[in-house]
Amino acid sequence: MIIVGERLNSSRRPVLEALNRKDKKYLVNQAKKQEKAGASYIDLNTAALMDKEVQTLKWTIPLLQKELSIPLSIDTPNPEAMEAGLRIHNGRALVNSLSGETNRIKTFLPLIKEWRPRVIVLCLDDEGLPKTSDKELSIARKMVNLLDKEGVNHKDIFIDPLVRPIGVDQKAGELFLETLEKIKENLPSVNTIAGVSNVSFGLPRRKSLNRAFLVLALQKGLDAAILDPLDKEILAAVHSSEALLGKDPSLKDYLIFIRSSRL
Ligand code: THG
Repeated sequence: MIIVGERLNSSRRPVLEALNRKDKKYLVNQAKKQEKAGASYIDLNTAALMDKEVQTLKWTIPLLQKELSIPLSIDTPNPEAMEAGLRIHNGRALVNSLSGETNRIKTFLPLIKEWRPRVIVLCLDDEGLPKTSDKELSIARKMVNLLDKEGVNHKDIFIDPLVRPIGVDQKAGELFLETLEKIKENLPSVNTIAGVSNVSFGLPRRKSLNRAFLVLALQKGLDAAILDPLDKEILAAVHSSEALLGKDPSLKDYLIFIRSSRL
């Protein structure tokens, strides 16, 4: 499974403060620790910086890339910030994210055509958050067709069926798993991704919920997850699940993880 490290998110207080006071040491350390723990991308969310997003990305991306050997996931709804980020990023970034919203397509598609990044697509459109898995699937289909027409390789598309907190809607986990199953069945050539920690917002012992949720999603074939790779237990759950699902021939990854993780 592809892991996107979630820790550099400006909705987290320590990260927002570090971005504001340009604390290089904190930011680089958080990124490097996530890479070392097994992340394939580092998510960099700057949405909370408002009018300072462009300048923050221009400063942070080169700072992090100098120290990392993995690319960044640029997590912003702001097209000016996304453009500045893609422009300064070395190699192919992950765009987080495109969606079926008219305005998002209008502003992000030209950037995708110019910079050829990998792309996360949220399953929502102008009607807002879909209430059914069929509606989410139809948005996913439409967006895959659109990106396909623009020459984007299916392997570079990550469909995100939106993880909503079960504290708000107790059917949210079930809806996500049903949507994931339908996307895997109907669009098998693209990747799927999910923001695992969203599921537990507002509840006690969040990590227990996150881990159980990830295992259920892996069983349905989830390809990538945005999560905290510094949570050793969630990584143990990833490696254990892959071993149990026959995705780890000779159990090499499992055994290497257990030996090196000191759990
Ligand atoms: N899809 C896509 N991108 C996303 C999300 C998604 N980006 C943002 C978010 N959702 C995923 N990232 C986070 C980052 C931090 C947290 C949740 C989601 C979070 N952190 C807690 C904190 O800092 O206090 C601790 C986490 C925990 O206890 O598990 O809540 O869905 N494409």
